Amino acid sequence: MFDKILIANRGEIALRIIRACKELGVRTLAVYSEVDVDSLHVQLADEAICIGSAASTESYLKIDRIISAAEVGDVDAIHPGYGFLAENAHFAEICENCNIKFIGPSSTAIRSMGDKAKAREAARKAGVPIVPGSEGLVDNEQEALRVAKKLGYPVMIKAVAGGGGRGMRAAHNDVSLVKGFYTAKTEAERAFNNPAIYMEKLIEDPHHIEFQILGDQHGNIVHLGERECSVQRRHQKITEECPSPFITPSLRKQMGKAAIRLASAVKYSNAGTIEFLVDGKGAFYFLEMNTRIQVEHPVTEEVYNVDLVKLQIQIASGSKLPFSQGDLVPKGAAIECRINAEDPAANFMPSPGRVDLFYMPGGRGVRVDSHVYSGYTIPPTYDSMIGKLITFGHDRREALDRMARALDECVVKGIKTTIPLLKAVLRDPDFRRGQYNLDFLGRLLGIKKEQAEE
Ligand code: MV4
Repeated sequence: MFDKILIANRGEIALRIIRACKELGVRTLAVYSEVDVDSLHVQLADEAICIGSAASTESYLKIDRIISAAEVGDVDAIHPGYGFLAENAHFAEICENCNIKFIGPSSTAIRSMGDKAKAREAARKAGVPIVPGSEGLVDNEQEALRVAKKLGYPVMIKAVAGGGGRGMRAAHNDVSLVKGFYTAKTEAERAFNNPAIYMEKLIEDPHHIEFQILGDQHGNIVHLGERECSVQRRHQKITEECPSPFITPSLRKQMGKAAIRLASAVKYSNAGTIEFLVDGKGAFYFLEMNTRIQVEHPVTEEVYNVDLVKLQIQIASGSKLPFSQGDLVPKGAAIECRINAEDPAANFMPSPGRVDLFYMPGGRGVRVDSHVYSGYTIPPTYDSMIGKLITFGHDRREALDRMARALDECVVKGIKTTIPLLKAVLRDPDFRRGQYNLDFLGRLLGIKKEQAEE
């Protein structure tokens, strides 16, 4: 096992990683920006090094400063968490070259999944269903029109460097296709420095289902079922659950096998997530692979009774997976609500500032993953998630009843939060019955589909 790990992140995920390290007897080195000096991750780590000013480009994204901190701190490994450098193949490669273990997949695996057109091709070759679409890139307007004619409208125009909905446009006719082609290209050029585009048939009213996978460095790969992430706003997930109320045991088995086929094809190790769209008839299509631990990993942990972050560290240090597929049996149900410092009544405007009071629920089946405490000031600089509330029960109904009860106990004073919206989701009869898909939140908020997709 490692002696010391650097945590290249902040917020709740930095705490989550520190907690796993403590239980494994591994020392921790936190890095932080000037505005994060009072953060809990700085307090709870064994050591901490300031790596720059507030802007992430001057701190949490500055590769040379993080590597310097790793060298000064003499760490064996770096855990990148999610966001920031977590899916940066260049960073993973630098770690590999500096003999610092990157706690995640190889830089090669990150790179092959980072290009969404290449990932699609890898899935196709591995026999994993993909959305009908272009063969590779779409270079110009004429080709886009040709592909659209072949697929039939509506279609999706996507950036190969995209992901998470960025650089994506729907088109319903030739006019919106040409317009969308150029806006997607410009957006992708600006956001990712890569204007390359591909196209897919648009899948209507889909479910967003993702499979958790884990691979060790000895070629063993398992899946830990799915999460349903269909309650989203502008590609920001609001709630996630495990298992999905929509997925049957036989579909789980099929999709899990497909996920493992793709992971094996790219010799994947460590934790990863394979995203699918599933249509109303249960047909599933590979979308993209996330090569990191995800925000919503706790719902899988509760239902599969595993510690994914500890497993990430153990796998990176060379351990074999402690279980095989047959050992992994889901039990009960879990749901996660993301609590954001945003005002749902003012178009989700960020609401940073001093948190005068932060009281979180407890009791049986309740888990809170948060870095916030009473008196903490949320800086305006980073994302607005201030915590995750996770509940677990014998079945979905108990998990939801527990969540409704837990949300009622929350007290956050001094800032606005999304807690009122979460309560409304939990009260919604369609949500309670498991009758929801990606359009759900738009309907709940009374906004049109086109606006929701913006
Ligand atoms: C799609 C799609 C429908 N058809 N692709 C969004 C995030 C990225 N991972 C891919 N995403 C989607 N790709 C095809 N061919 C629907 C989504 C999608 C979505 C679209 C509109 C509004 C909300 C959405 C939420 C998740 C996924």
